[in-house]
Amino acid sequence: MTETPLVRLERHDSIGVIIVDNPPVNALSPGVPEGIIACLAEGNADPAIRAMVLIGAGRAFIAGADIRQFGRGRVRPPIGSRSHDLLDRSEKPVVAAIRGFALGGGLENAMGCNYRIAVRGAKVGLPEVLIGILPGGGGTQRLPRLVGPKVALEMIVSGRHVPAEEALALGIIDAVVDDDADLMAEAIAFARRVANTRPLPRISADDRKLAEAKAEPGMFDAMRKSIARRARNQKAPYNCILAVEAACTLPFAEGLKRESELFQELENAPEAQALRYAFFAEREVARVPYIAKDTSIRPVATAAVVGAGTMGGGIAMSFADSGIPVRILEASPDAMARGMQRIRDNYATSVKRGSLAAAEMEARLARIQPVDTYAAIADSDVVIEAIFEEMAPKKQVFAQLDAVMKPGALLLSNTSALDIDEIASATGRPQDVAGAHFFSPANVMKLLEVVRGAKTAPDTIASVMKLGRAIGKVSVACGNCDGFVANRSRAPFNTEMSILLEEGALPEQVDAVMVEFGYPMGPFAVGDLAGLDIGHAGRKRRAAADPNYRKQPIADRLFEMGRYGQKTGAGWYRYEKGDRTPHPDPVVAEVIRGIAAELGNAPRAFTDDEILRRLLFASVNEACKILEEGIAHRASDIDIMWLHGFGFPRYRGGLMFWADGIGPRAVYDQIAAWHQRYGARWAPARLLRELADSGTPFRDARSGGAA
Ligand code: 3H9
Repeated sequence: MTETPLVRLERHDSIGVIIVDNPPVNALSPGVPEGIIACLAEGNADPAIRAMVLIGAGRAFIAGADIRQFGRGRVRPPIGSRSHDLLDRSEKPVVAAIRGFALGGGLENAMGCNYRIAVRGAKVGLPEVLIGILPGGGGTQRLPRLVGPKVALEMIVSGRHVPAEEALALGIIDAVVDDDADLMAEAIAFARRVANTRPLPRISADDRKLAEAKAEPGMFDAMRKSIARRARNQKAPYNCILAVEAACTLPFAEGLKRESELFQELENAPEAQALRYAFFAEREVARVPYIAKDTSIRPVATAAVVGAGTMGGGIAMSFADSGIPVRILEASPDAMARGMQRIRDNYATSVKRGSLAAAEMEARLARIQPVDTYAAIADSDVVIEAIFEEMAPKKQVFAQLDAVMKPGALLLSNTSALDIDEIASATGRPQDVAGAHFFSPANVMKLLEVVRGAKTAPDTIASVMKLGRAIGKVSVACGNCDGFVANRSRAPFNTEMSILLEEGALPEQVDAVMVEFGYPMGPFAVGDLAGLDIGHAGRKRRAAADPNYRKQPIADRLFEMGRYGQKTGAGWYRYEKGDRTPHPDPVVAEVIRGIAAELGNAPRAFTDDEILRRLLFASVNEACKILEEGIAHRASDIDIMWLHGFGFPRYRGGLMFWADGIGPRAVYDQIAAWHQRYGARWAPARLLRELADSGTPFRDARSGGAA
């Protein structure tokens, strides 16, 4: 059997077509750039060929460099001999024909060509920053010459994918083709039309657009300033800016050298390693070990949500936003009116901010239909129960659903902690019942925790995973236990937050450490946003269910003082009227001092490192227990939950990847020491000890062990 070459040259009369064929997305794996170079040389040497087309087989042009090769000591060809360098120097015109994606090295090769055409709906972009690097194949030098430094800066620093229609308007591509089936023929026709054009347009030789930077030299500093908050602790976005700046100040060849130096500073840095890990973990998460590839998926064309509260409304919006009509069932007309108003207000805020067109808001609202009987949702393909967190009423809802829903409908609960098996026991079809745990605000947060009960059918889980992706979520499958994976792994963090204060630390001190670590907001400031009354109600519920539930005396005291957070102008912080800026409050410091004294805790100082490790190690230990019990499938699934459910900084990879930076041995030793000092809550997980003893990284931990 002869192997299909990664790149081949086909002849269509006088046009040579270079076809990249490296499924699934034509990444530039070893052999691909070499193949392009060889075919280009062949085309240039063949007198029968007058012009060439560069195209990808399958569903993409080229999705970029092969990310799996980064950080593996790959050999980088010298500047001047890379595929885009040689495309740029081709004697005969080359037309890039783009379908699907031209990303990173894909767009860089396309910009090495003389012309670019793309199918409507295709995406182009330089998303390298999202994996902690910069476009290292001439992208930072060619894009500013093609579209001007300002647009190039925005594209390269954000890494966003630009749709073909916008790319045409920006001048990145020269023409749009309506139908993918016509791309090859259109590209060949284009190549024929330009076959005799000389001199050939070459982006590298055209500096006209760079004048923009001379007219507006402040644009680079302005960009640095605008990203200061979100790019905290990161280097890649700043190196991207430096590289575009270099394009505007250095000759092209020198700019390429500078780009290469700036690239090298990033490739193996912890930031890039973490972001690459997150990229692959996000794809791995879709593979649920017990689900066979050919499992049939139940189609979802219509949805229903039971309960028009904050969560129910947010879930309904997620469906409506993705074009799926959804009915909200709410028995109380008042609650329904409030729920629909909340949805309208949420959309109106987006319209006001400019992130949603008014007509689109109307289209989305039209997909949300309020109803007040179970009969009205009976034919929905999926129903998500989103009422308050109490077992008895939830079971009543499921008994009703069992009575009316059509056979095969997915019956899901948005519970954040309750037993899925008990909920399913209210129905005669537990195989169709699963947890679908959204995170608040449900229309914004990306995480969907998909919980399998003892009797849930694999195809139910597969269908919910797929449904989650269809509504823009990152679905993570897990098993059934109190709090499931996300909240259970987070709970010890919350307990430590409380205990740190009881030992005399201040909320502003803890928050400052976590913000410096990379969270967008400190956990106490988040508490003020969510409401201390909500936290109090949750604790009350849990205390009633669990006699060992640990009290949070400081939070309870603040609640009793009527400090509910931002909404009352005071919580963990105080707030000025109409302003959300948290101000440290001496009243809170006084409460903390009082309770610390009541508990017999003498005042002491805390280092930032102690605060950080107390919070995160507590969760790492719990995550190990969750893995050991087989509730989570792999450590990277937990990381994905922390990235998309809790705002953990992506450039740190996730909870377990971060812990690997410290090492299982050091984490174990610290936890064992705290176990001695603080007692049972720090008892090290068996798996943690095993990882420490065997030197296995956390990230390799799998369900049931360290496999
Ligand atoms: C770069 O180009 C650097 C340059 O400047 C040159 C420097 C010298 N490499 O996401 P999907 C795999 S950096 C390796 O599920 P979709 C992916 O893991 C690169 N593998 O499909 C998955 O594998 P599996 C710049 C890759 O349709 C499969 O392909 N480019 C790569 O939802 C399908 O992927 C980027 O950052 C890759 N580059 O989305 C683009 N890309 O089936 C990264 C994909 O085993 N890629 N795979 O799980 C993406 O953003 C999305 O994959 C894409 C398709 C939008 C293309």
